[in-house]
Amino acid sequence: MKTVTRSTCCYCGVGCGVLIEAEDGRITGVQGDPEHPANFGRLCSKGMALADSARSQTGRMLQPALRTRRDEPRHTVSWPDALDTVAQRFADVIATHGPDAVAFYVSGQLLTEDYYVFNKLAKGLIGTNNIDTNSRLCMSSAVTAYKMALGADGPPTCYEDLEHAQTVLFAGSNMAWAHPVLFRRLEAAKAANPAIRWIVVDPRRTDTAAMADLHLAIEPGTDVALFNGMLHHLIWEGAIDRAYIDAHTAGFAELKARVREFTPHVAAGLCGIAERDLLQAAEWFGTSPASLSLYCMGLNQSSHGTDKNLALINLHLATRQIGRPGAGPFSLTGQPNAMGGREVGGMATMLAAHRDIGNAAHREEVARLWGLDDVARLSANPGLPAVDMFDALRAGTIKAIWIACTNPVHSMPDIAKVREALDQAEFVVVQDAFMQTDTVPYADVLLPAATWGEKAGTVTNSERRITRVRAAVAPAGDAQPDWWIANEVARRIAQRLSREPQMFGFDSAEAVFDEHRALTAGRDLDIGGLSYALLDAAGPQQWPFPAGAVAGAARRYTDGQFATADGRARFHPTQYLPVADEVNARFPFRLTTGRLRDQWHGMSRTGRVATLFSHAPEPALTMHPGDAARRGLADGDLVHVKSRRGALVLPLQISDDVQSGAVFAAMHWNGQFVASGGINETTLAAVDPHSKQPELKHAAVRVERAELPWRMIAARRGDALALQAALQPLLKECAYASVTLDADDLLILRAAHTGAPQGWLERVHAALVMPAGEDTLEYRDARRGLDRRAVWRDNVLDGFALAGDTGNGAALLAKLRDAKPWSGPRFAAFAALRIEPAARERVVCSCMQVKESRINEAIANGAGVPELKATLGCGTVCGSCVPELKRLVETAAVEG
Ligand SMILES: Nc1nc2c(c(=O)[nH]1)N[C@H]1C(S)=C(S)[C@@H](COP(=O)(O)OP(=O)(O)OC[C@H]3O[C@@H](n4cnc5c(=O)[nH]c(N)nc54)[C@H](O)[C@@H]3O)O[C@H]1N2
Ligand SMILES: Nc1nc2c(c(=O)[nH]1)N[C@H]1C(S)=C(S)[C@@H](COP(=O)(O)OP(=O)(O)OC[C@H]3O[C@@H](n4cnc5c(=O)[nH]c(N)nc54)[C@H](O)[C@@H]3O)O[C@H]1N2
Ligand code: SF4
Ligand SMILES: [Mo]
Repeated sequence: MKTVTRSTCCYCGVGCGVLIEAEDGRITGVQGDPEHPANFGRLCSKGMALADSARSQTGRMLQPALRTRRDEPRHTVSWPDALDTVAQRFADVIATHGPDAVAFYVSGQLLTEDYYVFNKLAKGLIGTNNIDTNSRLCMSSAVTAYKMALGADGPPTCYEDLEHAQTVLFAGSNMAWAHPVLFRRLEAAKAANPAIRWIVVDPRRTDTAAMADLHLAIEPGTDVALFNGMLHHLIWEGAIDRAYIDAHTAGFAELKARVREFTPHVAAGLCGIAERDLLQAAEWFGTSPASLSLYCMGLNQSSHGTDKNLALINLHLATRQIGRPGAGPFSLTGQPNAMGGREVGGMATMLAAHRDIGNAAHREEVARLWGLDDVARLSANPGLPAVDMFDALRAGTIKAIWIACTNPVHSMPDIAKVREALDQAEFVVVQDAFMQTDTVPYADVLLPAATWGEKAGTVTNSERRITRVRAAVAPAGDAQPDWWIANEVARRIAQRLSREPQMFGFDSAEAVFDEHRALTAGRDLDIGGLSYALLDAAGPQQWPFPAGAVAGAARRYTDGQFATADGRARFHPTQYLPVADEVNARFPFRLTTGRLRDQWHGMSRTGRVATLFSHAPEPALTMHPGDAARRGLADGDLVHVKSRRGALVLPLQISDDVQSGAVFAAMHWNGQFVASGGINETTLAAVDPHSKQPELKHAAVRVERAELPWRMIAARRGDALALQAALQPLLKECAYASVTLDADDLLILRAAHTGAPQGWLERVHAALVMPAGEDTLEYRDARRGLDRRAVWRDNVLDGFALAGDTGNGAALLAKLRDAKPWSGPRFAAFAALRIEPAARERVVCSCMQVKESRINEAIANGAGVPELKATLGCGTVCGSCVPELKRLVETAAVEG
């Protein structure tokens, strides 16, 4: 039977509505929901590939499993056994060491209902605030600044403002890649009104920056100096709104005194940009009828991320670019439900419904609403934020940790320390939907979670809009929804600690939502008027939406009344401070990290879809051509990237999108796909003093050629996910190794090392199922260090592995992709095929699979973007590649 289910995309904070098509219990297709107010039917390349990501059960976590000793393998157990074990171990630790000896590390990708139950379990039942989330790595600077400046968390803006804005300031946001569907809306607005100005503040020339009217390629970490300098100019030019400042804000005199020293000349010098560009940005921003700023990790992930946010909000308040259509400081949320997590207070430093841990009246209120016997159980001590939490685990003050829906062994800064912490922990629970993550090996208990397409609840997107998530199919294997798992363990802990079992009587996600809603009554985010029934009938709604309301609020603070006690917004005098990790002669490069268009975080989902590899098949370190030339490095060379904390090997990619002295690496690759743990081997755990968010955007590194003369390339047809799982344990034995899904049934392995690792090739052959036999051809020359193997099936080349000399690899790969019957002698596979190896070929348009070379060829023949669309079809489906198409056309025109 065919079904269509309305739900929400599980990736970014845009929160696009999707229609999930399913047949016989399997997801068969995904379309954009034309009625959803976030996307009106559009999806980006990741959303388009959702059905592919859900196609196979290979690599899914299907049953609970546990081990009693670390040196034993885990064995499958029943749900009751797994739940009892977790409850017993947690209850034991709490009884012996107190409630703060346990911790929860959860995720902005959980649904609001999941989040709510975890938060209630930790804070209400156990009495610890040690529950933090990956949002600490993501949104906490934005949260802290909103609260400090406006009195409450949450953007004051809405998506319609994208259409109303006349000046758009992108600060530390690569929206073309990270929030593509909203970027489509901005592109359309600008196409309709070319007078709209775009300013991009980003040290790199991203696809977003390439489309700007003004790109301020500031020195990394200098945003506060820039915003202070812009404000200085506007104050001294009289371009601020004095009446508004007097009526609705406090603290302007102190701010004015502070920005006095940031003359445009001084500020531009600190930022490494031209003074006239700073002045231009200030004027476009300050004098526009409506200025909207869109900001993300370039501001938040900084050791002074809160100040960066505050300095930007200062600009908005001083010029009254807030509380009006098209104006305001719009923090783009990264994860699909970072907002929902903040609403339920699911972090170490907050309480439910935007209440504060430090506020005794708030604690009492929540304790009463939760029906606690002992009001004092809600701890007044803030819990440990992510970095401190793993430090405490390493130090042994936290004994047990429950990790759900996040992969800290990949995504935390300085991951060597996180690995140590988990090694040292007495008890580790990992609740995930997939087996192939870097955190799973540390689990004493594995709890299989139902995931996107299989579970129900709600999420809140970047514009405070609450949307239903619905199940289209049953969970894979024995997986269960996250809220259910937390609720079952909570009931068991309650029993063991003789505490209120009725706190965890939830029998559906809806029951959880209803309780959450009750807690918001009278708060700034009041959703007393919302219910599943209303969301089902009337569609997604924005908060606040109190009881009796007929619609949510599109914008906040429209009357100049802020959420502070006196109703006034607060200016904060922000000071420019340099990044935490100093560059010097030993570590001369500034490394920044970020996202690629088609991958999501640790790739546990996007890494299952071959088409999502085609835009960037391998990881890379991007370096400016001048820096590379001075070091004698060429594109594709392998290099060591070393910081004061750790190192990894990456292929070099040369591009002047980065400035001289800077290098960039994507955050996505990890131990499942490469030999190292990924770029967080090198990053540092310095945090912002207010928000405790780590500085994931800046580390000092050195880059050296990696002398790895022994090379190998292998490719194999088969279930690519199964092949990847089989190869993964072998990757770390080489200095460099990477795995690429070339097609759903084709996997490529590349590796390099100082010499042939002992016995390694035999294990690769076994993992890739290439046994010796009639259909296998082998060639070995020990003296020259050559080892070649190729396998056929029904006379079609089915796989190969070339070690020592990989020169023939590209030609063999072409044959393998072709899948045509082999003609001529088989030994020609190793000899006569030596045709010119094709350069690494990127696919620019992932929907239509259009390669860069074809696009460039068409451009050389005079095509512009419309012709490219018409003739090649690229850019016509999701539109995610349109910024890049424009760029390719423009670059050709410049070089032309
Ligand atoms: N394709 C894709 N989209 C995603 C995600 C994904 O994994 N893949 N993840 C989602 C999540 S959780 C998040 S948080 C968002 C992140 O979305 P973004 O923040 O837009 O993405 P990033 O690439 O992390 O960083 C943005 C930019 O900050 C710049 N930057 C670095 N240092 C500085 C600085 O000092 N100042 C300024 N002004 N800029 C700087 C970088 O060069 C980079 O281009 O993306 C969301 N969307
Ligand atoms: N160097 C560097 N590091 C960064 C960043 C950066 O820019 N640079 N960005 C940081 C930011 S902003 C973020 S948000 C983090 C993200 O970092 P993580 O949270 O570690 O990223 P994900 O890989 O999305 O992890 C989500 C996990 O949940 C699992 N999962 C999927 N669906 C479900 C489900 O329904 N239930 C459960 N229980 N599990 C599920 C997935 O398989 C995956 O293992 O990374 C941070 N780390
Ligand atoms: S922009 Fe893309 S990743 Fe983000 S919600 Fe929409 S479809 Fe999903
Ligand atoms: Mo994020």
